[in-house]
Amino acid sequence: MNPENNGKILIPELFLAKGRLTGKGISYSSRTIASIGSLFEDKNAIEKIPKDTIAYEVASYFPDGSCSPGSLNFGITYMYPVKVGREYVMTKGHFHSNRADAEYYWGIEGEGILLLMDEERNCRAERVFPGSLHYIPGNLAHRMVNTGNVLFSFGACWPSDAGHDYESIEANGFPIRVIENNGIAELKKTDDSLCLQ
Ligand code: PAN
Ligand code: ZN
Repeated sequence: MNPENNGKILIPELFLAKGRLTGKGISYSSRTIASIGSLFEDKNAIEKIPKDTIAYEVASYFPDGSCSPGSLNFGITYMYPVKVGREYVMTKGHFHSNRADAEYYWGIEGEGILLLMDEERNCRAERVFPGSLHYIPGNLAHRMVNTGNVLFSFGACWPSDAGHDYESIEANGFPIRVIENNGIAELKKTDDSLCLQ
């Protein structure tokens, strides 16, 4: 017990009420559809979407603002129900720079699909919904897709020193796209890579 607290019971400084991360020291970031336009197949459809349309926002807590080994970062991502042509909005997606570093994702509201890919481009997809929990092993790239008509939010917890490697997947992306077909989300394979077990 910290003697300065003199036995006092403290009020927490971070809150996760109704899936909204608030409190002391929360950082916010966002990506517009235009900034991730290269991810989508239909380039004409991107031109029709206003440049400042937000694809997703992330509220994050970085303990001590650091990337210290042993610390854990925490974030909630809020993905808007935007489609580019028939393709659902997706996160940029990344490997962790420290490939050994794993992560947890969990569904909070709305529905989505988590795409996981190894370095050989083997890929698998998992459904995400309120209460679903997803362990992402350290060596897998991860991307979320909002497949609903409403806000989709999910939580994430990852080692503070994991780092984000976006470059390794920038050239070829993931081998699976998530496309709307008569209101249903379908997977479209874009090359003959294998299903990740
Ligand atoms: C998440 C992601 C977040 C945004 O916190 O960073 O969902 O996705 P991109 O980073 O791919 O734009 C996470 O996986 N952290 O490691
Ligand atoms: Zn990550």
